[in-house]
Amino acid sequence: MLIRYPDPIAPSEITPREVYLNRRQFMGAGAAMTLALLGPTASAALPARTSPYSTAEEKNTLKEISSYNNFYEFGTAKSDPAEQAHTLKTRPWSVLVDGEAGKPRRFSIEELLKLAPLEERIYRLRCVEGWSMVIPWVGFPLAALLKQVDPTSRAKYVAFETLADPAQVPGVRERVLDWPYREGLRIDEAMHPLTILAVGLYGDILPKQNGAPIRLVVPWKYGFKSSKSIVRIRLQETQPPTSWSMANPREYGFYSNVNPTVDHPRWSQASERRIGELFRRKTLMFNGYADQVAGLYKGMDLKRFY
Ligand SMILES: Nc1nc2c(c(=O)[nH]1)N[C@H]1C(S)=C(S)[C@@H](COP(=O)(O)O)O[C@H]1N2
Ligand SMILES: [Mo]
Repeated sequence: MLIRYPDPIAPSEITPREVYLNRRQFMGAGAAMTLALLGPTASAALPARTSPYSTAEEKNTLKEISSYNNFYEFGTAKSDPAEQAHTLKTRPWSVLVDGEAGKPRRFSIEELLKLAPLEERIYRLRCVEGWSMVIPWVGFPLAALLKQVDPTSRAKYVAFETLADPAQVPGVRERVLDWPYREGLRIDEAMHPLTILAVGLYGDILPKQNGAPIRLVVPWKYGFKSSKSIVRIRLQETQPPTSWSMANPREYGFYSNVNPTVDHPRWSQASERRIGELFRRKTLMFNGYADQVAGLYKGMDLKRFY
């Protein structure tokens, strides 16, 4: 499933427009002065062009995105990750990519950052709990990484594992889930151009509570599929066990596609609350990405494969 990207683009589109214009305006002025005038945007750690896969919906604020989190390795309250995630050490960091691969190997975070052009992907994120946000991720297609290791013909699924070092993610001492946090995708879902590895948001590196230094984002699935702080990616022939379906197979299936017609056994999934808004809005099939992904599930009974 190869989708060609639009042609390479001019630097004027890679740099946020205002920064580019300002830069031209101040060309010739001292670099220090320019930096001072442009403020934090000028030193954005991760410049990236905005991908056409982005939604035009209003973005949630950085404050909202980085203070209302699920990251059970730091506790189960929404405020825990922002308060506790400072113990996570994001350098050095590497991700082992192995299993059904001709060229399995370990990638340092520095290599991962240079693997493919970074793009801004403004995606909706829908949590299975019934809330949603719009987040301007910075990342690159997971497919770009998987291609590097030459998946074999037996690679039917991809398994993801999060760091589980109790010194860095102390929540793994509590048995709320079976650690490490594990997730998985079918290979066609993993290779889909909407599926990204995010390394940043709002033009800067990821806050630790959002899964620094690298996390998965699968925008048409419930948020829990998007594993944070990944240390291992394994290609395999069989469907991998996943943390939430191990914890409660009746409530959380392997597919976990956002689906307003399949209720969670304990609550409806028909609507959601966008963080920052007062009234609930209707949840869209595949979180609004049906045009792009419905074809992946043709002929499947989505009430059975929830
Ligand atoms: N390792 C790990 N990844 C995780 C989780 C977690 O507890 N641990 N929570 C998931 C859930 S339930 C959601 S909704 C999203 C939230 O991502 P965000 O905090 O960046 O918005 O992360 C997902 N990834
Ligand atoms: Mo979630």
